[in-house]
Amino acid sequence: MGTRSKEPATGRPGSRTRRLLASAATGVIAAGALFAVAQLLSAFFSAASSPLTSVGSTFIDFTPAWMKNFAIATFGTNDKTVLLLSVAAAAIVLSALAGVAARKWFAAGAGMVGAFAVVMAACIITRAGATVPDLLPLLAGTASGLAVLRFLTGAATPRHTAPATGGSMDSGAARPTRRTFLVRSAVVAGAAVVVGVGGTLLSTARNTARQVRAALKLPDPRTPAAALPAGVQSPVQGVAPFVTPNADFYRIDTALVVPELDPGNWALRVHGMVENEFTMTFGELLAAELVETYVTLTCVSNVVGGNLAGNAKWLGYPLREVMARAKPRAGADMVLSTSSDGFSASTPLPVLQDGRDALLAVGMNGEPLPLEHGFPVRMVVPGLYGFVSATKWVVDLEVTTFAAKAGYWTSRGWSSHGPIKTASRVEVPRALARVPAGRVGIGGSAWAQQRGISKVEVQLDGGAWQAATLAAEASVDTWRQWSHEWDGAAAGTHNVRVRAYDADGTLQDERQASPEPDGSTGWHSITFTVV
Ligand SMILES: Nc1nc2c(c(=O)[nH]1)N[C@H]1C(S)=C(S)[C@@H](COP(=O)(O)O)O[C@H]1N2
Ligand SMILES: [Mo]
Repeated sequence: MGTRSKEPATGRPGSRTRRLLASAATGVIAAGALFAVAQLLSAFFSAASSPLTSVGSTFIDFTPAWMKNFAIATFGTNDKTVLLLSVAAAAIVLSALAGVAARKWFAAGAGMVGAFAVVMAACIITRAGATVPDLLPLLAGTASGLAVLRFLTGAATPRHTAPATGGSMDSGAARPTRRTFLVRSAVVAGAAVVVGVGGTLLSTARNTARQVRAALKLPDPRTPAAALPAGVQSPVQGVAPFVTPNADFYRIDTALVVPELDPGNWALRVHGMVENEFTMTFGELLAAELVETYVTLTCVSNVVGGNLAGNAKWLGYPLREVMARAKPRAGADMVLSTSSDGFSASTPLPVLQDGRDALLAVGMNGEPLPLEHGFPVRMVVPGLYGFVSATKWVVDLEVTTFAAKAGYWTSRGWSSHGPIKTASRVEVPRALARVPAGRVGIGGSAWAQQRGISKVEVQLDGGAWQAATLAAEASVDTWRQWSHEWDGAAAGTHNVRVRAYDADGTLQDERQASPEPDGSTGWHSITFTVV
């Protein structure tokens, strides 16, 4: 900002600050109008047409990996709220600057708004699946934002304040002008809120995905899941339920707004290094021979003892059948799965052909997939971390090579392959819990998908490792719970460590490693107090 020589030196104290604030508010309200109008209109276009969504998503894609890891580690699954708030804060600062500039020289402020619009347009048009008409809501929003900026700048800048009389006019003439400004701002801001909220409600009402999902009846599986054996649940109170309810299932994805795919329009394209390219509709998928199976999903970002793992009963079509139909050509070694929102995962081709229950899943615990878990179709691959296998809202399978292509996280510093490492955790007692004297129930879970868990050992206060009691095993693709009773733990602070062996007898890696690039290792240890 330059110096403002015309500023009346004898104005009331603080009036300069007040006018600065007024012009900043002008910019913020204009931005509010822009986003509100764009939001309302975007209900009629694809999700990418919402500048909020597309700018936020682009921001997520460009967030450096360390920052994203920090956000996930620090804020858990609220990471997106935090990223969104940072974007909002940046938007407020930039629009305030545009407001201040507009007051000095309207064209400068308008130019800034125009420049932001161009950046937002770039964010929109580069989103997966976006088309040129998706720019219309932004265009209309920008026009509204500029109109508001003009309208309010007129009120915030008293044009009748001639330089000659400026000093004396200020306190007297500014009063009605200020009132005009306040009234106009309140009216426009109120209208923006109404339009913005209305637009959001409209999008929700027009969300066919939610409606279709509610009405969808999934077919019965041709091959139902084997009944769970008795005793899969650890007898210790407070251990996670063996089957994770959908509502409690961890959620990790880069989607700022959950994609809303209409199954009626969904199709999976299978192409690349194959003899037989084809597309498959949702109807064809449901008519195919579906299987149902329990698989424990795990996130590579899970820290030792963390809770980014969940176990569900999945209904879906075996990916080996998809591959058999596509007939991969010699030399192919990877399948790149891509979601409607541009996420991608690199899955080794042999994993999709070796007979394991890798699925194009449509059902989760007896329901259609929840929207946030990939409705209408996602991948579930036993034995691989989600980032290289579990693509939600999947729409494209390209048979290719690791040499030619990389998945979303691989191109951001994570590994290209992601087999799940043997892990175990203490769930009860909780870390730092205070438990009553007497028998202390200790319990938790362990997993080594595709291999299975053969033994879990606990160590109490640094003593000898002892075998814990294993709960029944549902399959090698699910986690396995364990328990141990500790009699006579004296009052005071105690430590429990746990470690697991997979079915080959290989001991879980003791070395402490953080999740990046291919999964954490280390033995989980907790401290609790007997009172
Ligand atoms: N479309 C899409 N699919 C995705 C992701 C994503 O960011 N976008 N994240 C993957 C990761 S890292 C994991 S761990 C699993 C998590 O699946 P969930 O949210 O159903 O637990 O989804 C995978 N599939
Ligand atoms: Mo993940």
